[in-house]
Amino acid sequence: MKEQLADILDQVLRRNPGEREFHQAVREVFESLEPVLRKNPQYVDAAVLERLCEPERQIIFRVPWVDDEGRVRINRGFRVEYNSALGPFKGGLRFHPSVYLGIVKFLGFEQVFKNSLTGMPIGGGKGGSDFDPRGRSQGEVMRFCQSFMTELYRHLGEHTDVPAGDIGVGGREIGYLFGQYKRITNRWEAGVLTGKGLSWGGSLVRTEATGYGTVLFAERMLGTRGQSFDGRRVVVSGAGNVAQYAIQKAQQLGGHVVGCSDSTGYVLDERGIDLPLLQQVREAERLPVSVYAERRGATFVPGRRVWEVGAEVALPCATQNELDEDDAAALVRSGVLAVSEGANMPTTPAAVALLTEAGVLFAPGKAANAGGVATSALEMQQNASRDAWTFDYTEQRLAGIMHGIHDRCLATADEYGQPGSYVAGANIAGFTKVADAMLALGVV
Ligand code: NDP
Ligand code: 2IT
Repeated sequence: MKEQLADILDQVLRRNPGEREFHQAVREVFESLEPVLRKNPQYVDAAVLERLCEPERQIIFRVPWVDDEGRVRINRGFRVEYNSALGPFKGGLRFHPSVYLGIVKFLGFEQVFKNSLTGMPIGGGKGGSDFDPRGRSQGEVMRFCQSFMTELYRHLGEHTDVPAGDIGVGGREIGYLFGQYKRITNRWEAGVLTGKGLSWGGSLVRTEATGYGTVLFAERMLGTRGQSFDGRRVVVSGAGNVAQYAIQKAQQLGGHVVGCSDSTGYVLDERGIDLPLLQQVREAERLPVSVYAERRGATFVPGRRVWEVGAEVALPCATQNELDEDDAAALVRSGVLAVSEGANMPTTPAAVALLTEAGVLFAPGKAANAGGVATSALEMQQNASRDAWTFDYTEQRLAGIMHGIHDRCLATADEYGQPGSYVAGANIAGFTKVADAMLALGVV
């Protein structure tokens, strides 16, 4: 079985040259699957793995737009419709200059297993563009979003493919995208996008859901050792949507959050992060975290990673491969108890190995950050029934889903002889549900 897996991986690497992040994501899942394939040879016979590594559809398109100076600009748009065995393609859009096919495919691949773990009827997909929203005016962002949707709309639909936000795509961008979809199709089709505003079909708790879920997962994990967030020193990377609400929930649970960051460096604020100020700087004014440090009288350390300040709970909530072996070693030296991934694939494989060997509780993103997409599915459910739930009820649903994922990861890891490995549990539980559906649906 080991050789068979190695052969399939080899093929994936050869068929997708240069897509480093995609290779990393596939390799990481394959490392958990040997016992599953041994127990379930039908997956091998039906080439489930080979099919899972080939997206159902990959769309790449030109996005022309005009900047404020009247210059024509061209970006590249992507939507990878990865797997629809469990439901319509579902997953975010990322606008960041680093976006290329390998990033979108890694995110789409991860999304398939994550969405499966939520237990909701959603397949996996991801999209985005190499457009850089930083420094762009409101008008430029609107025109870009309109042009992006002018191509993408033909591939979407509430039963077909349902995007949401990710890095560089928040409520503002979802609004412009929804407006253009509505105009082109002449349909007020709420279920075609999630992360919508509350007055036009959005769900309470969706904004908070990813960060909240990451912390709820970590709290449950700490609970298995009789520990909690209460009184713990916490550091968070990033200062965007996921980071902000991870900070809020960690603080609600009694955590002392002393650090956060962005692509320019990190803030150390021993008094504890002042979230309203951080949100004023990042959301309202769209400025870097150095401005927060300045106004707050906290320390700003340019060009370095926040992990060096040490913590008992570390929450990577910025981007892929942002916590490496050296960072992990620094965290272990500082006595870290748990790492819960709010971002997608933020911890490098060597760092995961180091943390695991040191006995640190480690929650992989496809489990720990699934609260965002799970609440997107709750938004779709409310849209389908033309209903709007209360904050408390929706948060209860989110908490139930996160606890369910946590417990299923542990039970699956036990069943497959790797007790305590959330990585193995998430990969295997995520995989088997999709694989069973693919078997049932035949070779399609
Ligand atoms: P935002 O755009 O709101 O925030 C992103 C944050 O990460 C910013 O602080 C940004 O800093 C920082 N960042 C982005 N790219 C880099 C980089 N290359 N190097 C260093 N810092 C970087 O995005 P989100 O908070 O929505 O997303 C954060 C992570 O969470 C991503 O990995 C995303 O895939 C994942 N995620 C998001 C979900 C959601 O619902 N939004 C759901 C599940 C996972 P700067 O502004 O300086 O670029
Ligand atoms: O990575 C993710 O799960 C997201 N960016 C959220 C996707 C969604 O459809 O809500």
